[in-house]
Amino acid sequence: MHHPCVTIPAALVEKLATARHVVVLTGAGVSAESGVPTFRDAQTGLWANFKPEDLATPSAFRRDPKLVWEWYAWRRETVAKVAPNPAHHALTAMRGRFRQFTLITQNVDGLHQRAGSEDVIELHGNITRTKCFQEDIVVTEWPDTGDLPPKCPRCGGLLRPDVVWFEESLPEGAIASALAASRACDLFLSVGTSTVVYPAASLPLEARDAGATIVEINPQPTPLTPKADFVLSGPAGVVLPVLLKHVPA
Ligand code: BV8
Repeated sequence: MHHPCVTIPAALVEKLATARHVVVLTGAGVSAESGVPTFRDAQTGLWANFKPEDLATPSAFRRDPKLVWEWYAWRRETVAKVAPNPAHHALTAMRGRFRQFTLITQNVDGLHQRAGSEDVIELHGNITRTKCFQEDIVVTEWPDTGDLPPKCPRCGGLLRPDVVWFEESLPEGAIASALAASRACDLFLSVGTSTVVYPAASLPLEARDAGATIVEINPQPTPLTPKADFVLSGPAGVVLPVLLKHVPA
């Protein structure tokens, strides 16, 4: 359906027709319309009195592993119940429209993959994967002893979600490919991110320094807004399908 409030400037339509390498960076806002609370939304219910930044850290896990494990278990259950929204599907369709297309996400919900996107660069890991805190190796199954968090079947260490916490380094391969793509692209879309978390937030700046056209899709302004060439202020689930209509098939 055509959303009257979203108009794509002619200069951007022109850019979409000529772009040869498009990079998209997504944040929690792209999953908002699926019903996944964004990272900085007020935590709801049970978690109302916790700030995500205080739970998504190794020290929080060391201090209270059960609490942190249960927060992620709750988020995993939430994500399992929701479905990708038109924003995810538009990005899956967009890949085939350009000579080169790189999808980079800060999200850990796996919804891009569930919408059919391939080769997604996950900068911050994936909440559906679990790893051993001691060995830093993914664990796919473990005996249900009722322990919270469960113990590693190999070394007995605590299991944790395979996500990147604050003060933890990003997977080397992921950030390297994300930086290379950002520096090589000619069109960079920043979608649904508050652009406050580094090094992910440096990607649009790297693209801009390398001469790419920067587009921001977000209902709210962010620190990137003044540096973007085009700002489409609206929900990703509405704006991206309209944008896709302007990309030659
Ligand atoms: C690192 C996984 C090296 C876990 C996450 C001071 C200055 C600069 C940097 C730092 C600093 N102090 C510390 C740092 C480094 C730190 C950092 O950047 N901190 C910030 C808070 C200042 N970064 C790190 O620690 C990174 N590691 O630097 O390693 C190192 C090594 C050793 C010691 C030091 C450094 C690791 C960062 C990764 C952390 N893990 N997630 C989990 O999910 O539980 S980050 C977390 O925030 C999520 O991944 C999330 O994706 C990410 C960013 O948030 P957003 O995605 O942008 O979501 P947010 O809610 O913020 O915003 C949503 C947006 O959507 C809003 O703008 C809203 O308007 C918009 N929106 C809403 N609805 C819609 C919408 N948009 C479109 N459509 C809609 N419908």
